[in-house]
Amino acid sequence: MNDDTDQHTHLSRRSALALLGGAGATLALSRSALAQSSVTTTAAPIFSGPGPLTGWNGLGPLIALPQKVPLIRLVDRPPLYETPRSYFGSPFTPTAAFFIRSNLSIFPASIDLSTWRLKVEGNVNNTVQFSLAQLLSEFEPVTVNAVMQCTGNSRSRFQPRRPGGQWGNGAMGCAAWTGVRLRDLLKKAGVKAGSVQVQFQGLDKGAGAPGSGGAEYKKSLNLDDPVLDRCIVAYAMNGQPLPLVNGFPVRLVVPGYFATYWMKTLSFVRLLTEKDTNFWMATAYLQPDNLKGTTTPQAVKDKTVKFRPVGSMPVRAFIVTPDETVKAPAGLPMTVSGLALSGRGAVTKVEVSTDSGKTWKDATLGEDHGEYAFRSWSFAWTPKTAGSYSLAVRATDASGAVQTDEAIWNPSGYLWNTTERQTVVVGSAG
Ligand SMILES: Nc1nc2c(c(=O)[nH]1)N[C@H]1C(S)=C(S)[C@@H](COP(=O)(O)O)O[C@H]1N2
Ligand SMILES: [Mo]
Repeated sequence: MNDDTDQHTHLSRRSALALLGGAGATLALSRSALAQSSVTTTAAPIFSGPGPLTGWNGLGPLIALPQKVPLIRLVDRPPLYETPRSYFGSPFTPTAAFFIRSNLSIFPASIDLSTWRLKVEGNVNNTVQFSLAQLLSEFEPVTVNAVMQCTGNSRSRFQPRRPGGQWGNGAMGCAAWTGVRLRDLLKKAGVKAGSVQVQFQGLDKGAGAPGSGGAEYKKSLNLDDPVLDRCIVAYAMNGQPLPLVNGFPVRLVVPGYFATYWMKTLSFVRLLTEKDTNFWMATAYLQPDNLKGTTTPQAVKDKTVKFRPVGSMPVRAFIVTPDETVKAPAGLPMTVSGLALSGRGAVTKVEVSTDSGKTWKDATLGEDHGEYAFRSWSFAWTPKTAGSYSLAVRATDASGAVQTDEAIWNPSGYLWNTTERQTVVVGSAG
């Protein structure tokens, strides 16, 4: 399946669902109006149907890969599997439900730990290599709670549409990652003068999506990037070994940065004396050179856009409950709840609107699990009258950034962080 077919399939299915959803909401709301009009269609009762589908998740069958629960399969090869919304009810995402994405088609089917080694090589004093046993015993273990989010999470929202996996919101997750500081490994090898970047590579191989160059997935970070001080080479995720598809035996954890740098089956750490120009650094994973990563199709056509490699994740908040299946009678309290994240400073505020963004009230923040983790939030709401409500949520982070209704646009479908909405149809209590 190539990207184009994929995109068109989704377009038509999605617009069909949008139509269904819209019709459902209209029917539900206008029962009394219908009764008085000449329309003879029988309206479905408010509480019987699924309600309007929001497309919170991408569309696809639920398929279980080894070590995983059924996830939403968007693309088979390379694999794109999205985490269903219901798993985001807690700030830590169950390991077995964590999303899956690989850029190359051939992912190792097994790893032999008797021969597997993590190598630190390139412009170093000593090339060193470590077995998993050495990583476990010779280094101080550290744990960081951090959200990993695909750079293209929510790509399906882009207008005009962008090719690539049509993710809903489920290409993200938060785990407690335990492992070895990257700095400790670099110290053992001794970084030589003249090094400018550190490159990471795993064990997967093969072609990527049609049109993508580079049969080896390699990602690099600048040696003077402060993010290196918080990078860890993780051998555990939520206190358990990593599933193979999520990077066993070790993966790079780059707190605050998009997942593209979180190298799975990390096996090569390489010191470079020149800037990495491989496909995955110089052509893919580029954003317009501004914080929001946004531009216009016209500016791209005019070739006036300057690009840079993606890095930190902008602030986002997600509504997890209620979803579109909620049965809400007027006058009964309900809890609007969800998660928020930012790679640019801790989430400091989450606000909820029940009138489509006209007025906002502060949500209550849940436990603080660290600035790179999901922050849960909740908001008690009692809809007084029957009707269709458009809930909205927006988060603010310590850098002062706050989400807006402005739609993000860039050619690759990255960095979406527009305010989330959820329609809730409230019925009359009698
Ligand atoms: N070895 C390797 N690591 C990789 C990738 C890859 O293709 N190969 N893809 C990156 C991207 S784009 C994402 S979104 C995350 C996905 O990690 P997951 O499959 O554990 O969710 O891995 C990152 N690390
Ligand atoms: Mo990704």
